[in-house]
Amino acid sequence: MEQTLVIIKPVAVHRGLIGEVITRFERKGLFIIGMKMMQLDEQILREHYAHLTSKPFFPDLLKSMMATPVIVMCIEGKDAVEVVRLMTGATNGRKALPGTIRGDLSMSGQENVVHASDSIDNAKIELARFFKPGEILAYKPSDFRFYYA
Ligand code: YYY
Ligand code: MG
Repeated sequence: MEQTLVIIKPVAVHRGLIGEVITRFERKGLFIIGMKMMQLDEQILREHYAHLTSKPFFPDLLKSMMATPVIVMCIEGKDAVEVVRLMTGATNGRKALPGTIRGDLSMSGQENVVHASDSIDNAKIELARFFKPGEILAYKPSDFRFYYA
């Protein structure tokens, strides 16, 4: 089992898409084992998007990610990192395939509804960045055998 970080971005909070995003992960057979609302600040975003700080769009990205509080989720499941990235779709909403979250819900390169960790190593780093010890809660559904056979 893997764990990965999803952030429901301010655009989705603005647009009333929080439930839509959560529902997709639940229906897929992934488990939310940590979830909270938080206001991001420049310090955490400079760490989280360290690979992008020199890009011309970085100031806009900062503003966009601080526009409202976000929802951060720890999502658990078999191959969760890859499955969640597949469900998220390509970065640009106009290029993301229909059926993906971004492909179905975004027409923007920046306002693309969700963040999802891009590797197992980064998922561990990002979960430690956004969740304190004790905020991720392990549990198993009672009919777990139906999920990953
Ligand atoms: O992992 P993913 O979110 O698909 O893309 P990244 O390359 O890590 O970029 C993070 C974030 O930055 C992206 O979700 C939107 C924004 N962004 C942008 O506004 N313009 C770009 N040309 C590239 C990325
Ligand atoms: Mg990324």
